[in-house]
Amino acid sequence: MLILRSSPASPFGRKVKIAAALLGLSDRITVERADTSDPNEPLRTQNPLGKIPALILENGETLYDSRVIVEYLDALAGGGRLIPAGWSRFDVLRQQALADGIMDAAILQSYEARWRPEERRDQRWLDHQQGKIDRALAVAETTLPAQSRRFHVGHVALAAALGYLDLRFQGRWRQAHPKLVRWLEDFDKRVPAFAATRAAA
Ligand SMILES: N[C@@H](CCC(=O)N[C@@H](CS)C(=O)NCC(=O)O)C(=O)O
Repeated sequence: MLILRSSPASPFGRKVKIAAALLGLSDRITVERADTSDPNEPLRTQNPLGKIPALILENGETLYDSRVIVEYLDALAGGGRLIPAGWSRFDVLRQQALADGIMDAAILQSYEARWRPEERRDQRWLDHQQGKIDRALAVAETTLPAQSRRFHVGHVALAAALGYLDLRFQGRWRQAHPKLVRWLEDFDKRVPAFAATRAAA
């Protein structure tokens, strides 16, 4: 059995869980909750960066981060399923990088509130992160078709990113991005793992 160290609200963990489901690998993975703020968490030995997701393999080795884990799962499922070979690979990986970047920026915004007392929060820093999110969403809004024919890792990462914006930022992104809203509705309908991995607010 593979062990996935993650937490229900982690968007990167959700990306891995959805990818595993699309690859038909969910029942080979046990999810073990990790608390990234606990200094005694074994996660800090499993992944020195102390970040989730981390995947413990059957030989005891650990893989991180989510990009490496999805690549591993894709190979385990035969390869070329969520990450194509050939030139389209780079476009797909760029789409993943864009969505991962939305998650990184949104997580930094959440951590500003979680880790800093109110009087030390830095609005300029929050706005800097928001700029990344806004520009990345604008690119996704203009480049994504209303429906994707076959889902790849870029789509999975985008769904996880939008899901995290819904969870932590009251879905404010929805107002200015009608195409992305429709795209996510279609993803939700066609990928049951999206609803199955939604964290409670
Ligand atoms: N690039 C990493 C990002 C992972 C990440 O930022 N994980 C967050 C939770 S979703 C985390 O573990 N944060 C704890 C910390 O930074 O200490 C990936 O793709 O897995």
